[in-house]
Amino acid sequence: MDHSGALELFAGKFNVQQGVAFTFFIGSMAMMAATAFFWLSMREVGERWRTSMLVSGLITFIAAVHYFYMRDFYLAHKLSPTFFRYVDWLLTVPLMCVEFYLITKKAGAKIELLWKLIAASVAMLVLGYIGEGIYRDEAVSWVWGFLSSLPYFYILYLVWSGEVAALAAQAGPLVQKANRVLAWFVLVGWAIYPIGYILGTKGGLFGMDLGTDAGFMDLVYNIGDAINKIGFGLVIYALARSEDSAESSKA
Ligand SMILES: *C/C=C(C)/C=C/C=C(C)/C=C/C1=C(C)CCCC1(C)C
Repeated sequence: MDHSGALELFAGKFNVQQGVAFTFFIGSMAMMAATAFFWLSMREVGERWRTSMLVSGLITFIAAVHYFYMRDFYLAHKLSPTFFRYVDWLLTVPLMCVEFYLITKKAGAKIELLWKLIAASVAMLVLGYIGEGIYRDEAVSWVWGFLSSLPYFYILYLVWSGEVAALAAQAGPLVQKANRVLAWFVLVGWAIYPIGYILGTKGGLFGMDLGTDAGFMDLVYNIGDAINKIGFGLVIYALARSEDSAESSKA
């Protein structure tokens, strides 16, 4: 049996589960390729961007490893790998918060700001895990989803008009622009996740029941991860390159 699901997919014997398994496979490859790119590019960017690029690669590296495990789990048990999924997110989402901190540090971002972002992201994920991992098939799971959205809105506020946005503006036009793009990722890219959550919640989609392990939830999460994790890193890379070339044209 082909463990990536590719054979069935291309032989036309498509079923949702094989398709979803294949997106785990593609996901792990894409995350590995992105990791190589971010880490190898560390040599190309100015000194002050090295840590940001290191973190970008850590995010995709951690995801790549989890995707290998998640694909195996999903194929072996025909169940959503909820636990691995949230362990991955608990590591990678706070690292995305570190990216916001690193780009605004030049303008004086304090470590307290980083803790606020991390605390909000951990609260969002823990509340989501309770709804998805513990009360998945119960009517209360939407309540946990709602509670999880509150810290998500707080992060949105910080990056769009709160402290992060203010510091990014002080850090200069290039950082401000990059922060704006990252803020769009948080607004649109991160909003993909609640959609996955709703698809995986019993009766979540206006009372419709797609079946909690039908795979739609994982398909949506996998798309979200590829967009957000690789996208964040590319924004940081573009920022580093544009600052470097702005500086060298000044010199
Ligand atoms: C790389 C992984 C990322 C960027 C994961 C982000 C996850 C979220 C923004 C999840 C948000 C959720 C809600 C806002 C409500 C429902 C429960 C969650 C956890 C899916």
